[in-house]
Amino acid sequence: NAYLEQELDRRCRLFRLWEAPPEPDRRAEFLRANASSIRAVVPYAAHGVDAAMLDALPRLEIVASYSVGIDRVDLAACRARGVRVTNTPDVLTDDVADLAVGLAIAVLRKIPQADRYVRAGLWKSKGDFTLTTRFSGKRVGIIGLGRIGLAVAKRVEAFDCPINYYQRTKQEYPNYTYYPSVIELATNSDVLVVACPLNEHTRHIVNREVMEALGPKGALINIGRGPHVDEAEIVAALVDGRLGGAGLDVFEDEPNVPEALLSLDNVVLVPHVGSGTHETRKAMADLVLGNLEAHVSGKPLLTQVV
Ligand code: 8YV
Repeated sequence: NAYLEQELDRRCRLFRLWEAPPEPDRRAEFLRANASSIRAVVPYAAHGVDAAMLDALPRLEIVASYSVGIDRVDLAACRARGVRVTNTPDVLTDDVADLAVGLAIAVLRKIPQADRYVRAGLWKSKGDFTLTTRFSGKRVGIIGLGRIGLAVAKRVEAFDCPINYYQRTKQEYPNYTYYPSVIELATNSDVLVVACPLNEHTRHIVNREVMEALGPKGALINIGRGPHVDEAEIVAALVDGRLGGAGLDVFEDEPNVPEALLSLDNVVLVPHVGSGTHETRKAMADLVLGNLEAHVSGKPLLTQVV
């Protein structure tokens, strides 16, 4: 993010800052060249900060993640070494929730496919596009009713969608129906949205059984992390028709996307763009910078995790 880079250079000269480059050889070179001077790292969602990196940076004081998800930051290792951790919650909630609804409508109404149909001249040569599926009024199941999950629920209420949810601990929401398992949630939903954090409990939380419970008319929307979904299983279920459709913003091995998905007519694929608007990325950058400046000046961090 150009704004983040520019502002980090301008406002945080005290810190030798760098992102954790994803390529192992480049990362190793960064560690060797800068180990004695790095006091802060600013990883993106795709980057990891593990115990080995922490050990290679003896002067590291803070990990200010440019993301709300910090599943690739070893929090226990940071805590054990007294390294502080911050992230960027709230400022991206609306964009990610907007994208979830946009993907659900795009999948059911086949908007990208209809666009390609017009561009290919098929409307003239073959006539009307196929009939699709209504979104309004469909039962929306949300895995994880945190900030983003609640924002999705608020949005789809405007489409008269009954809202169901699953999470590990039941909370009372007067108009939303709780299900004690993801299978039961999927069985009782038409659109299933993954909106929970990625951890040891939620890895592959959407497995073959959940996909088949959602069924041949169901649609899965993933705006969380790729590993929330068993990717091999979803490819097979979409190809076989055991799952009706999917809108995917995240994948298990980004930026690589399973080849079999690229030719399917019942999926909408976007490249991890949930928070990717000018407004949100500037707000995220300002939150990263605000945390770093608070750290340097001994003030309370703005969004502290560790
Ligand atoms: C990142 C994300 O914001 O915030 C997250 O957890 O998944 C992403 O939207 C983006 O990749 C920049 O790190």
